[in-house]
Amino acid sequence: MVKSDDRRHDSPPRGRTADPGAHVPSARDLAVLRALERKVSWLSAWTIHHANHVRPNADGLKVGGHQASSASLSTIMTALYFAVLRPHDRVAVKPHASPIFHAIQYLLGHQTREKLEAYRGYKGAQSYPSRTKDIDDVDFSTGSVGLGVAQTLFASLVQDYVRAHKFGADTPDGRMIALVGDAEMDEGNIYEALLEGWKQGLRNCWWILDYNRQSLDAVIREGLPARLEALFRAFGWEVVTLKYGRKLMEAFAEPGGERLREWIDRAPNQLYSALTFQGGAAWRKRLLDDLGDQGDVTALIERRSDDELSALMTNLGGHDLASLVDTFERIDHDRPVLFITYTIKGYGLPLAGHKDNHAGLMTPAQMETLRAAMEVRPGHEWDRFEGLDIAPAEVEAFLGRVPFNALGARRFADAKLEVPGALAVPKQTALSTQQGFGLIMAEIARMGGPLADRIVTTSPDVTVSTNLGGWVNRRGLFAREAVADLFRQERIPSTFDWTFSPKGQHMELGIAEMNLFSLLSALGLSHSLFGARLIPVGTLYDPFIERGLDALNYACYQEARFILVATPSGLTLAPEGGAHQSIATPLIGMAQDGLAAFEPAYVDELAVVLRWAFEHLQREGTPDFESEPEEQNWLRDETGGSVYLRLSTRTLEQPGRVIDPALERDIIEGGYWVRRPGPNAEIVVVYTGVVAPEAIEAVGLMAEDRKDVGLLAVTSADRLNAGWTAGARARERGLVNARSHVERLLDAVPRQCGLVTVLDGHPATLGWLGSVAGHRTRALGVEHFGQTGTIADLYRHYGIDANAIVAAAQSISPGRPIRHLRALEA
Ligand SMILES: Cc1ncc(C[n+]2csc(CCOP(=O)(O)OP(=O)(O)O)c2C)c(N)n1
Ligand SMILES: [Mg+2]
Repeated sequence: MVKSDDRRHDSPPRGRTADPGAHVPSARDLAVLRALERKVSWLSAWTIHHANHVRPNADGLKVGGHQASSASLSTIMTALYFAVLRPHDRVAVKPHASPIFHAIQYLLGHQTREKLEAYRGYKGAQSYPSRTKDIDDVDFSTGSVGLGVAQTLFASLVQDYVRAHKFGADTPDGRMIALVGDAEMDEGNIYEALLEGWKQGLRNCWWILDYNRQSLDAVIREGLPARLEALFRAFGWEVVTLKYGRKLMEAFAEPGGERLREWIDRAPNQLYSALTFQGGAAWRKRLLDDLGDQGDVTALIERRSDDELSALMTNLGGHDLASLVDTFERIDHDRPVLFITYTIKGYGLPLAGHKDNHAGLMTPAQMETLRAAMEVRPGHEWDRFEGLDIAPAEVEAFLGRVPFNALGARRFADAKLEVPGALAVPKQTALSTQQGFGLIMAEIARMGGPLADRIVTTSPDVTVSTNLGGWVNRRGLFAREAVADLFRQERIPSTFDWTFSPKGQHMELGIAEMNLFSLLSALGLSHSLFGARLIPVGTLYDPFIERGLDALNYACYQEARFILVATPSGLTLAPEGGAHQSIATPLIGMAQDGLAAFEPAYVDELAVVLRWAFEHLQREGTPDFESEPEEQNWLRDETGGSVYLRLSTRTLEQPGRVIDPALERDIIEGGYWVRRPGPNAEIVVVYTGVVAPEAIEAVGLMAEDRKDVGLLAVTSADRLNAGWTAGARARERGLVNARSHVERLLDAVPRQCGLVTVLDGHPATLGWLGSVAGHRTRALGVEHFGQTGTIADLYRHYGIDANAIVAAAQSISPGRPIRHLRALEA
């Protein structure tokens, strides 16, 4: 049944529309599609079986199931990939449908037998489709449920941004499509995205819900489709429900058929699943018990064998190829569409319907039965056309015509944008790094040029409070349709011009950090998805990185490229209160793969880092998916990545110095000597970020009582640490002369000297420095939070002020008491 609510919408179709019905397959093509569906199901089931029962597995562990989970999408994905999709469409495949995806790409010639044989094994095909690790043209990685779904929505917004700015080639609009599990719909980030999509005028986005009525543990709560339908309609989506397949529809038309339909509509999910698992005889018994009338209904049931009855009752909309293709092809507008497709988890397999089937594996005996049914000879399991009732040449010819494959490579590239040799450092003598960031961005906006034109900024309702206002005033807000700033029109004085237009370069988001990271991920893949390189810069409050952390991790995993500016940070935001203080973010910055983290103290350092970031995010990883990045300066910089800047609202006196190339390099590599320790030094103070004045003051306080005190500025604990571990690994592999930046820096520190490290963040960020060359170390930082007060109050309270640094120094360095040390608070 196709229930389309097209006419119930007020808004007319917008933009370019598909040519409805133009691609409806012929009867012969449908026969080939059906054969391919069987092939895809077989290959998917066999891939998993092979990994568990055929390939030697030294660990003796089963390598995961997902046979059932993938099978529910076999028909829908066959319809999409072999008939409906066009080259510019982009798809996020539900994580556990990975074996189906790989099977399809294998048939299309994009996946190898070796990778399938090594499914879930070392460098084999991945168990969740991976953009970066799989070779078979994955558009969006999936794995953490919900994120791939939202990614399609934000990719669609980015496509509109790119089109509106006339970047890249003039190609047709692609549809951004997600294949979504029904339990996946529990993830909150999907609803955050839904709301944002509505605000931004989302289009060209399809979400296809695999309503197999099962999650991992359980059976789905009754009534979900009706709730989703109401919800999505409220946000302007068309909702299309595919509940019954053609066989069922025909049965409903038989005498007594109406009663069968009523029974199905009332059947609880648990019962339907259980009967599906039990098969034809169980269906018969139950249906006759409930509906038997010694008349039409009984006759309808009794006309069918057990197998036929089972096939009838599992003939749901999501398993009817012809009506799926027809339904997809009929969409003749670019509004977003939710398809609710009823499916069977484990369709076509003996696991079908069982509530425990999520990780269930077919037994070897069950596999033999399936093999016989599929007419696959032993030893021919991987043969692409084995057991098909259509001549290989015809299937091959069909595959050669598949529209999705028509243009070959579906990944694009775009030229790098030239980055100026230096960014001008604001002249003010006292500034915070956050103010400095705003001034530098405003200057980039004013200067203009190709780089400035490709920058796109975004923020979840903290644009002004993270100092992006100057940039936005010059470059405007983006919307496909212009919206004037009424305050401006009415001549009401306001600092900010809030005018939206298709030329705007700032995408304003509602307060949802998950959305910020999902959008940054899509913007940061624009060169690859749409052939138009963008330079995305996103701002948020540092503590709220944790709110969107999984989406940030996802963006990095997909190798999206962006700059993240997080401010204010730490307890330095003092009077704002405890709820906003961030402690763990420096450690996140260190631990997050694909993200280079910096915490500059001064604005001239920030200018250096930001300039470098513009280059770093444009560097390409190795094009060969197989090889790991080269380690050159032990930082793997040649592969590029995203950049995280942890900034602050604390105003500091600026050093007013000239940054020479050597200092610039040190800032980028992670640290520099403000004051080198003398040969007899007993103490070195190491600081990161806005506690610079406290570190400097402490060095001064100790000067009379400790010899040659050194002061080391760490601009990136992340990069110092990464260089150190990579350098050590290189030595262990025989490159005995490998030396990292931090090792070179600490060469200057005598063996007996102690280190006191300090930052407004978790002390472990710098605590490891003692291990580099074996210096005794006391790491100061913030381990507890929540107090309000002035900066001085809080630094004293949490032990990161000058006095705490001096006390730490005294406790780890022998010698006379330090005169200026006051007693610490208990
Ligand atoms: C964020 C997140 N939490 C938990 C999981 C573990 N997990 C994987 S699939 C799944 C349930 C899947 O159910 P559904 O979306 O209905 O897909 P189906 O298996 O029915 O196809 C869960 C809980 C995950 N992958 N991601
Ligand atoms: Mg499910």
